[in-house]
Amino acid sequence: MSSTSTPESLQNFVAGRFQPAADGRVLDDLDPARNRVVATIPRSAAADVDAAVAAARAALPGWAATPVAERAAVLDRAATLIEARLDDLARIESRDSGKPVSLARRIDIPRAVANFRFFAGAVRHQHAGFHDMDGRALNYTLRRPAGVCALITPWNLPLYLLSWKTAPALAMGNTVVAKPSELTPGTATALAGILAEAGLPAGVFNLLHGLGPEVGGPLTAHDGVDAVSFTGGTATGRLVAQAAAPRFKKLSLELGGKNATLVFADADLDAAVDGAVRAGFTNQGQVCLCGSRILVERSVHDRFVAALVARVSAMRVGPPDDPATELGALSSLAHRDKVASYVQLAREEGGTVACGGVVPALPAPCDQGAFFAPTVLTGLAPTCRVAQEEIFGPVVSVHPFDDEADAVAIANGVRYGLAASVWTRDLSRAHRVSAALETGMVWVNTWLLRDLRVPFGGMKESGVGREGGELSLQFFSEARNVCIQL
Ligand code: TXE
Repeated sequence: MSSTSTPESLQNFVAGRFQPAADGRVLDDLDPARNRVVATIPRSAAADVDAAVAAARAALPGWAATPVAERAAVLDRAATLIEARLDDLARIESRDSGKPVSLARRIDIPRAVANFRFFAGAVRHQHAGFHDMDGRALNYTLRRPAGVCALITPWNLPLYLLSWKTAPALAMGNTVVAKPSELTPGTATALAGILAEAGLPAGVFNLLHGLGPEVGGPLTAHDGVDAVSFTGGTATGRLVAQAAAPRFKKLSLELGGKNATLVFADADLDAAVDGAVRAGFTNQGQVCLCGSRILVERSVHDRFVAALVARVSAMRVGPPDDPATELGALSSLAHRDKVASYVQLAREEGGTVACGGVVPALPAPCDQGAFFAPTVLTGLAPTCRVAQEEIFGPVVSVHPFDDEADAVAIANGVRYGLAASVWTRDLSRAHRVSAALETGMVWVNTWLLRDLRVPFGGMKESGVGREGGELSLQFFSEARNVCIQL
């Protein structure tokens, strides 16, 4: 591992001030495409959690009492400031995560802008519930902030997911302690500065860097935290749920997935191949919504696989800052090794590596990076481990099915239930299959087409609760009914 000449020293942001961990300890932040240290972050601990939660509690009454129009104006200004720093933020996101700069410019950063603008608008237009009891009494529903919110986010879509939680939390008058992934601390640090510049009062948004068990653990268990919104792996989600349970904190969990792409013989096959490639390999396959199991009706299976393999073999893996790069590095060498171990497991489970499955040779300085070739596996039973466990990398497995019932049974035969995409020209089938799938979201003849108003989240072991539009505003608030006898 090498080091740049002057790694940046990133800081926590507590009570309106950038500051190190109380005990001064730090961790390295690596660029996974070049395996070099680009920054250090505070290795925060329980004392830092106490300080951040105290700052958030102290700021809560003032921010909760700030008029909605003023809160929304801060979010709008934050959106404008993020937009103005698009290039810089995209570079930071790419450097921390290994993703192509072009992807961060096209998706991650614009989506953060959209999240702040969207929730500024949503809170301005929010209206309260009202129930008239036949003239005898009137009920109306007040929405009060949930309180101090712990927002814990992963490394795959760092600013995108942090802004998806931060914007509605602030809009509803909550204060925040955010804990980004230790692998991708850069844009969260930039966001702290941007929110301050946008006029957010000190203590309303606090940021702690560090390791999950050392910061996320004490934060989720802290008596001063009222609500926890977490996105990350299912195993971590279980720990977060356990930590939050004794105080019955409001809890939103967006966890892993093993999502199916279902391709019926009547589909537009070219469009389905395009969709399956996008669903399988966007962000190197590191999106919780990625379609890592491709189920194809047997009559078109071989034709589909041939077209898929041709497309995937031609994808360009390369340096994240090369505009021609389609797939950058994975989040870390350890994660790359985990992904590679699943390809080895696929061989042991009787599968065939139809393409990929190797570490590609890249020119220096990317020769030390966490790259992995996009991989298509065939010949695996849908019940084997490779087809059941979340790999979270550029690896898809293709499985034939015989009929609609078979397709739905295979799709539902996993412990996850996040998303699915269905490719068919038969409208009735599209409705039937969408209704039968055990997932929180279904796309028909598309994938990851997002409307920020709609419910987002999963069932089974993919999570608890839904975020999005009004549902996010509800999560980040407490409803209080007031009943007035007339
Ligand atoms: O995520 P973690 P990891 C999946 C994917 C990946 C696996 C593990 O399969 O391979 O999860 O990735 C913080 N209390 N997804 O280990 O650990 C941690 O610091 C509180 C799916 O990177 O879940 C980080 O900020 N917090 C996923 C955040 O949790 C804790 C995206 C997520 O990290 C904690 C990422 C604890 N005890 C990975 N331990 C998706 N669904 O989008 C860790 N954290």
